[in-house]
Amino acid sequence: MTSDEMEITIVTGNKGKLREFRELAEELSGGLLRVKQADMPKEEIQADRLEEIALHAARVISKLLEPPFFVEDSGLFIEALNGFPGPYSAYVHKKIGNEGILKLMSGVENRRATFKCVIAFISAPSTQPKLFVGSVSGRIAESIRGDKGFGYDPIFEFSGRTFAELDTKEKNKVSHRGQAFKKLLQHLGLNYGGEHGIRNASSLP
Ligand code: ITT
Repeated sequence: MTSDEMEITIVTGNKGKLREFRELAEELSGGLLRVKQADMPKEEIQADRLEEIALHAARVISKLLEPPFFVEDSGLFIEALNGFPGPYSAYVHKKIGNEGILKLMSGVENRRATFKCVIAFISAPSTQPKLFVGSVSGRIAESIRGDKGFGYDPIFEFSGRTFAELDTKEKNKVSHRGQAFKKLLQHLGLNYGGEHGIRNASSLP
């Protein structure tokens, strides 16, 4: 590894998340950030806020894993359902799936929804986690569309297409995860490449 290179461990069992993080790391850091996966159980407390869940999980894991690493907690917040499934997104997806959400939303006019992602990053032993947050607003589609992505992607519509109709690169440009991860890379001084990297910052509006 050169002095510019860095390795980071992502604690997740979710293959979809991992694929997106790997592509983001490659694109934004120009290959300088290498991503390792630790698929270990994340202690998830019941809480209203993703921030609390991610902070707690990171603190527990810091006793078991060498930094730098991060955990990520994410969820889908549907306005007409008062933010449900929110922090319970993983459980709800397992239990009722996208069909179940569409049933709950049947006949509901307000279809606004937000995906949110919270990264809790620990840089060194005995340090507190630092949070990086991203969100994206869209709407719940009327039906399941697309075969890419994972989780709620086939029912989350952004600019006329569901996230499952976008390839990973397109989704990463606008997604909650893409935004949170860009903030982490900026913090690490590694956000060089890609369309939204520092090298191309002059082309941003
Ligand atoms: P880890 O805890 O192991 O990282 P998980 O799948 O349990 O994986 P979460 O506890 O953060 O992850 O739950 C988030 C759920 O929200 C996840 O199961 C997905 O169903 C959904 N979700 C989060 N981000 C998503 C995205 O970008 N696209 C589709 N669904 C997403």
